[in-house]
This record gives sequence, C-alpha cells and structure tokens, in this order.
Amino acid sequence: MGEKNEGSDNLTDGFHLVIDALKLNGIRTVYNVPGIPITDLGRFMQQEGMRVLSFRHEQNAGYAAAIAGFLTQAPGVCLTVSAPGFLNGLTALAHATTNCFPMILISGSSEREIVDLQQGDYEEMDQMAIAKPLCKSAYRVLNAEDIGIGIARAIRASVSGRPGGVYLDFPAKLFGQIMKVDEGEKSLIKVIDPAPCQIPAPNSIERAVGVLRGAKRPLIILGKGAAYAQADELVRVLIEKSGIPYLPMSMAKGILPDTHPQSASAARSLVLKESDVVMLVGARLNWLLSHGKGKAWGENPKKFIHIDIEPREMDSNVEIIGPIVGDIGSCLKSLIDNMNQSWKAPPEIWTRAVKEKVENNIALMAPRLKNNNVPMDYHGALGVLRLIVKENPELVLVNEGANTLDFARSIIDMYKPRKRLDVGTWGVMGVGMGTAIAAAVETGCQVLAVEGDSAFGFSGMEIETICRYNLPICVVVFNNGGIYRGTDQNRAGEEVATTVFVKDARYDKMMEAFGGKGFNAKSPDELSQAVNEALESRQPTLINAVIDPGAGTESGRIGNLNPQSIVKKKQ
Ligand code: ADP
Ligand code: TPW
Ligand code: MG
Repeated sequence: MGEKNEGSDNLTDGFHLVIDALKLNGIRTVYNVPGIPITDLGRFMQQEGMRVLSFRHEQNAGYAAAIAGFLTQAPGVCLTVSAPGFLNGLTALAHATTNCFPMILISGSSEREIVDLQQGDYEEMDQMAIAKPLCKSAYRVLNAEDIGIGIARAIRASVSGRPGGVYLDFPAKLFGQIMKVDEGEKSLIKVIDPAPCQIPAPNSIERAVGVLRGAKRPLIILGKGAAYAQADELVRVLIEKSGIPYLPMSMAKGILPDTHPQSASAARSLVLKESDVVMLVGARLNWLLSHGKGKAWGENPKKFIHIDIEPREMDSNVEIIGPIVGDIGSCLKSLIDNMNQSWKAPPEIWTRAVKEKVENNIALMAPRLKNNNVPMDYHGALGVLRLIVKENPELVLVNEGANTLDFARSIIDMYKPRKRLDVGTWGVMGVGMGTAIAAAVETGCQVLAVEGDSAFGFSGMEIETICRYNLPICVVVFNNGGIYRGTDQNRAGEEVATTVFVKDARYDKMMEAFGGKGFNAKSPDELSQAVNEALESRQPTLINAVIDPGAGTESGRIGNLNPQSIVKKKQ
C-alpha cells in the first residue's frame, strides 16, 4: 500500500487527490463495497481520517448515501467497483435522483482504450453511458490534475437547484497517476456556496398570496422537499400565522409535530376533496397525490399554488395558478412577509370541520391501537411502537413494506423533522438497512426500523454491517409470512404461492448469528418490552414480531393500482 510513493515526499497520486478533494469540501463519510480498483482508495481514506463504511451489497451502500444526502444537504457518497458493483449501486443512484436527494456515486471503471474498442477488459462496461439517464450529471476524470474539478462539479451538480444523483467515473489508471504535491494542492477546488439561495420573484409571491386570501377552504401540503430544506421554523410560522390546515406527506411528517392542532392528516380524504385552494410546499403532484385530479380530489374546482425550486415542476399535472419558483426558505420568508399585511385566518366553518373530522377519526382509531391480540394485527403492534416513538421523539424511524408501511405511516406520529425515512417516491423495497445505517451514522441518534418481512429480505444481510459497526439500531420485522399476507395459496399445483414465505420464520436468529440481540415477540406487550430493552441497551437488535398472516390487504393501501385481468382467478 502506497509503497511507490515512499521516499517521494513531494509527490502525490490520484488516490490522495481524490481524498484531499473530498475532505476539502467537507465530505468525510463514504459508503462502499471494496474491490478492484478501489480497495486501496478505501484504505487510504481510512488512513486519512475519513469514515468508510463497508457494506455487503452496493445497493444498500447506495441507499445509505442517498438518505445521508437527504439528512445533511451535502451529497452522500457511495463508492463501488466497476461493472457489477457499479450496476448494483445504480438503483440507489436512480432512487436518489427520483427523490431529489443529493448523492454522488463514485465508481472505479476499466480502461477507456480497451472499453471503447470493446476488447474485453476486466469488468468492461461503458459505465458513464449507462449512468447518464439515471442522474442529473455524469462526469469522467481521466487525468489526475482534473480530479479537483471533477469532484467540485459533482458536488455542485448534486446539491444545487433540484438536488439529485451524480455519477463520477474514475478509470483504474487515474488512481496511480502522480503529481507534485504543490501542483496537486493547487488543482483542488473548494466549492463556494454550492446551493445558493434562489429568491422567488416578488410578483410570484403577490400573485400567490392574492389567491390564498381569496380562499374559503385552503390547504397546505408539505412534502419531503420542505423537510430537506431545513426551513423548519419558517414552515411553523407559515402554518401558524396563516391558520391554514396542513397535510404532511410521508417524509414531511414531524416538520411540525403530527399532534399539531392544524394537522389534517387524519382527515386526508376530506381536505383533498373539499379544499378550494391548495398550496404545495416541496411536494410534487405525482401519483402519491393522485396527480392533482380525479376521485381523490372530489368535485370542487381547485386552485393550486406551488412552491418548488424546479421551474419545470409547475403545471406538470394540472394548471398551477400560483407558481413560486425558489428555495423553500426564501419563498416562505417572502410569503410570510407579504402575508403580514392584514392577513385574515381562513373561515372558521372550514377549520372547524377539518378539526372535527380529525378528532373523530382519531377517536375511532384509538381502541384498535390498544388491542392485545395474539397473533398481533398491525394496529396492536403499531399501537405500542406509536407510544415508544412518542416517548423517544429523537428516534429515527425507518419504514418499509406494504401494510407495514401504510399502517405505520398513519398510526405512528412523528414529533421532529426528518425523523421518518421511508421508501420514497418509487416505493422501493430494500431501502431499509442502508437507510437505518446512514441514519445512525449521520445523526448519532438511535434508529427504529419497522420492516415488512418481504421488505427486510431485500437488505437483510446488512444486519452483519449493523453488528460490525455496533450501531444503535433496533429492527422490528413485521413477520406475517409473506408479501401483503401469508395466507395465499397456489390453486393449480404443488409449488407454494408466489407471495408467501417459509412459515414461522425466525428473523431474530439472523441477528444472533452476528452477535446482536434477538427477540421473538408474539404479543404487543412482548413487542413493547423488547423494543424498550433494545433502546436501553443501544445494542444492535432484531425483533421478530409475529403478525397474523391474514391481517394485511393486497398491496396495502394502493391495491387500486393493480391492473385487472378479465380472466377470473381460480377459486
Ligand atoms: P413528497 O414525495 O414528499 O410529496 P416530492 O419528492 O414529490 O415530495 O417533492 C419534493 C420536491 O421538493 C421536488 O419537486 C424538489 O424539486 C423540491 N425541493 C427540494 N429541495 C428544495 C428546496 N430547497 N427548495 C424548494 N424546493 C425543493
Ligand atoms: C424493489 C413490490 C411492494 S410491497 C412489497 C413488494 C415486494 C412487499 C410487501 O410485503 P412486506 O409487507 O414487506 O412483507 P406486508 O406488511 O404488506 O406483508 N421490488 C422492489 N420494490 C417494490 N415496491 C416491489 C418489488 C412490492
Ligand atoms: Mg409481510
């Protein structure tokens, strides 16, 4: 390692220029899987004081980097080997881009001369061409003196404007290239103001406030862009000054506590249907909001105001009558200033109707959350996790699955911003362990990962990673024996149905295999005890929560999106 440079104090190489460039820009954590040509890069990074977390699969390292970007507003970095490692990381890069999370996938690659003539190099692949459609920008660095520029461009591209994934291609030969130390130093760039404020046009603010003032039944929808922007105090002031009911999207839960008197979460159907003016703050009108039209939005005509940093998002699905383009902090500041001029709260008939619906629905749900059924149903199990999160508001909640996701999202109240991390815009199964690991590493907080048994399976091997780094993560596997339910039967033959797993599986034993703590919880009481023990010990823990295999529904709450066949299923 590093032998060729010994005795040449005034020389540096590609490995060290990459490290110096990252450090110069404040990047100190990397998520990776080692191998040719980046094994030594990881080792040198560690030597130079960076934190390098090695995973068991690049996709999980990539999901870790993606969520690190969301949590910190700086690009999360994933480092992979060429071709297969690169491809494994690519799903996460696409996920980051789709969710507007800043991330850089750095991949080693084969030599251009051989790749371009397709002569069959070790792990040959034209990686940059493949990455391009899945990220905001892709760059390749061929010469050591361009490493500084390459990394600067990648950082700026990932965080400026709408954040997203960036691909950085480093062919193997680059790492061994040599430069004089002082010239190397001069070639590095510290990116100044990588994500500058984007101030909204004053007339866009006036126009939007005019529309809001005329509203009889206004609604504000907060999306994960608002959580990312870290403008928490401004969001609070906007909501409370305006008096308008608000709906947080999944990862925007907790910007304000879900128990806030203006939260309309428990009256979602009502506010979508009945509202007349809807202001979107860092939330897209995509499938998660039924594209802003159709049954979910009811018969009442709507006027939309939309705050987003990406101008092309405006009118993407329906007409936006009040477009506000800018960063959320600047936009909210201007809006609040403008509203200060004689703002009138929305009609009480509206806010009271919303509040009554919220209170009714919460009261209806309450008894179900206290049930102590064995086997557990989703409500019984989530009822106890809900209390635990209430008592431990600093906990980061990671959540994936179908029923496990949909029920947890509506049942577990969040109290602090950026504490709920989940499957994002695509509904990706497999983000769980990578997300949990990055959450623990980046925030220093304890993590509770609430996982469907199928969802957990996509990244389950990373519990070894959790044990290896001794991270304070408690994984709860909602084990209903399958995807959606554990009761499906193949009516045509011997082979098991497509959606079921081994019955009575014991996921807790996997954790024990790596030295972590395992629990098998059959009742809400046992589940509560096990989680509390895990939180007290801060030890890596996996709780196998035995859920009634018949309790779930097909595709959780989005069964309506399944295409239908005209041919009947066999009974
Ligand atoms: P959700 O899934 O929670 O509804 P989306 O991912 O659909 O949220 O939307 C997030 C939006 O936030 C994206 O359109 C993105 O461009 C926007 N965004 C991200 N960061 C900022 C920011 N700092 N200022 C303004 N808009 C932002
Ligand atoms: C990468 C399709 C959506 S939800 C799900 C799958 C496979 C698993 C649901 O079962 P789980 O939860 O986790 O046990 P529960 O409580 O309902 O039983 N591949 C990817 N992403 C998605 N979304 C799928 C497949 C899917
Ligand atoms: Mg399941």
